[in-house]
Amino acid sequence: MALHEHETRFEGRIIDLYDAKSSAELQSLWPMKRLPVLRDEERGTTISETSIIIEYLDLIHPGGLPLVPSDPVLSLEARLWDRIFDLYVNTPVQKIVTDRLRPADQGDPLGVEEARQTLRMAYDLIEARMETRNWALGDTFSIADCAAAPALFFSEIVLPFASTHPNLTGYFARLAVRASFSKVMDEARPYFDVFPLRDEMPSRFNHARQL
Ligand SMILES: N[C@@H](CCC(=O)N[C@@H](CS)C(=O)NCC(=O)O)C(=O)O
Repeated sequence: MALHEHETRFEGRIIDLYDAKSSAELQSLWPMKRLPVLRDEERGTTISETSIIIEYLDLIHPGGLPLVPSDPVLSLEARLWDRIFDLYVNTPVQKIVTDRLRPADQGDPLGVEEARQTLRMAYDLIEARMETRNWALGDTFSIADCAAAPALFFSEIVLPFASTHPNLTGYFARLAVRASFSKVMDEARPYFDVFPLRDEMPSRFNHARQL
């Protein structure tokens, strides 16, 4: 989303973690073998961790509006909400989803219930926050909204919020029609079938949105 927001020219590379060569290539760039990784051939640098990639784009390849506000205090608020969406929405979602990939007798029901509790707390926090705001910071789209969009896309599937959290639901509806999110969804759609909860994915995401 950040690349699209900045209209940065980039070449997307698909990494298949089930393919040894592809996986080794990723590991050579980032030993933690996590996606995404940004390789900047102009500068010969490799940047890992999504939040750091976004900060890097703002600094080195700025295009549109900065995703991290220049005001230092507001930038802390942006980073805090980026952390909230990553740590308290995305991380529990990953716990719930990866539990589905485990052999049936090696599941972690307690860990999954703890993850669901964390998600519920996060939903309440976001619900209160979004009562008076369009985006996580207010009127300006930021790094926090880039963290929110994919996290909420998956969290809506594992723990639906539409009937319990109207402000959160409205926020996600605004994110879902953001052009940068639509582009990312178009890029992701061919791989929807590898998602273990594919059948529970809302059908409205099955087709490209008319921009
Ligand atoms: N903290 C990392 C998390 C990255 C992450 O968990 N990526 C997932 C895909 S969304 C991944 O690489 N999963 C593969 C694996 O865990 O083996 C970030 O924000 O970039």
